Amino acid sequence: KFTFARKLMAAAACAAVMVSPVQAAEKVHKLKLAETWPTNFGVFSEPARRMADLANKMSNGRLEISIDTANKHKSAFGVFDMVRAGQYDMGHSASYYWKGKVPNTLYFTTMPFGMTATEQYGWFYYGGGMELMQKVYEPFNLMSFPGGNTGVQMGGWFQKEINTVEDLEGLKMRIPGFAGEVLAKLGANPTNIPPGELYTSLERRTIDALEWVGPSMDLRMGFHKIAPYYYTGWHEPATELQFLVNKRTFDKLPADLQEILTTAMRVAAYDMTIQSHHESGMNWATMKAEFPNVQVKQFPPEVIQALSKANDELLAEHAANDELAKEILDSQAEYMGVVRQWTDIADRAYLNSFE
Ligand code: PYR
Repeated sequence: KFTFARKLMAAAACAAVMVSPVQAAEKVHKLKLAETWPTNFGVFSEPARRMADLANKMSNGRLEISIDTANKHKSAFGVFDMVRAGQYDMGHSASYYWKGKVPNTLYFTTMPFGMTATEQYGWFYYGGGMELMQKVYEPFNLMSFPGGNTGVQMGGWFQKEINTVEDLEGLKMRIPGFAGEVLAKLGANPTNIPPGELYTSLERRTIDALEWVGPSMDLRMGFHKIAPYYYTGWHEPATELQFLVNKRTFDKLPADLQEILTTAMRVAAYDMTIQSHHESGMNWATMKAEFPNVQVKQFPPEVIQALSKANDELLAEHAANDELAKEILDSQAEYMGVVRQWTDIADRAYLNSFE
C-alpha cells in the first residue's frame, strides 16, 4: 500500500537524487596567482598563501588558488601585464610599480608625508579610495584590492650620511613610487630594482643607497652588513601591497565565490598588517642587540623641509596634468585633512603624553 509516509519518503529520496547531480556539477574554480616576490620572502609571502588557504576552506574546496613566485615566472614587474592578459588570474604586488604603464596607479600604495596605515584603510574602505582605485584599474580588465600594509617604512640604508640637501645630488638610490620622483626633483637618481636583486645592487655599488621596507623585511635581506646608516622614514608611511584580479575571471565566478575571494583577500591583508608590526618589533630588538654598529639616523630638518616642498610641488603638477589624478589626490588630501585631526588628538597626543 502506498501510504502517505511512504510517499513522503519517496519524495525525500527523489529530492536527494535531484540534489546530488547539482552537487556533482559544483565546479572547482582553479585560479593561478603570480607574485612579484621571490620564494620564501618573509612577511610578503604570507598574504597570497593565507588568502588562498582561506578561500579554499571557506568555499569548501570550490576555489583552488595556486601561487607562482618570481623564481618561477621570472617576471617580478610583469605581474600587471600577466594578470591583465589572463595568463594569471591574480597577482600579489604593489600598485606603485605600475606607474610607468598607468601613471594613476601610483597613488594607491602610499604617499610621502601622507596617510598612516589606519588612516589610509579608512580612506580605502570608507572614504572613496576603493572606488577611485577601481576607476583606474577597470579599463585594463583588472581589479585591485589592498594586499597587506607594512606600516611606516624606514628611510633606507645609506653608505654615506645625508647632512644637507646637496648630499642628495647625484645619489643613486633604489626607491620606487612618488618618493622617487620627489628625490629626483632634488637632484638624486632614483631607480626601481626587483626585490630579489637589491642586496647585490647595493653590495656591488650599482646604487649608493636603497630603501626596502623596515626591520620586518630588511634584517633578513642582510643590508646591515653592507651599509652603515639606517635612516628613519618620510617617504612611505603606509605601504599597501596589492591583490590584482583579472576582471573577466572575477565576473565569471558565482556570486558566493566572489564574496569569499574578496573576504579572503581582506582578511589576509589585515593579517599581514598585524604581522608586519609584530615582525618589525621583534627584528628591531634583535638588530639593536646583535648589530649595535648599525647607526640609526634621522634626516636633518633642512632636508625634510626640502623634501616636503618638492613633494607639494609635485602633487600640484600631477593634479594639473590629469583630471583623474586630481580627483584622487583631492580625495586623499580632503580625507587626511579631516581624519588627521583625530589622529593628532588620539595617537599623537597619547604618545606625547609620556616618555
Ligand atoms: C618597496 O618596493 O619598496 C616596497 O616597500 C614594497
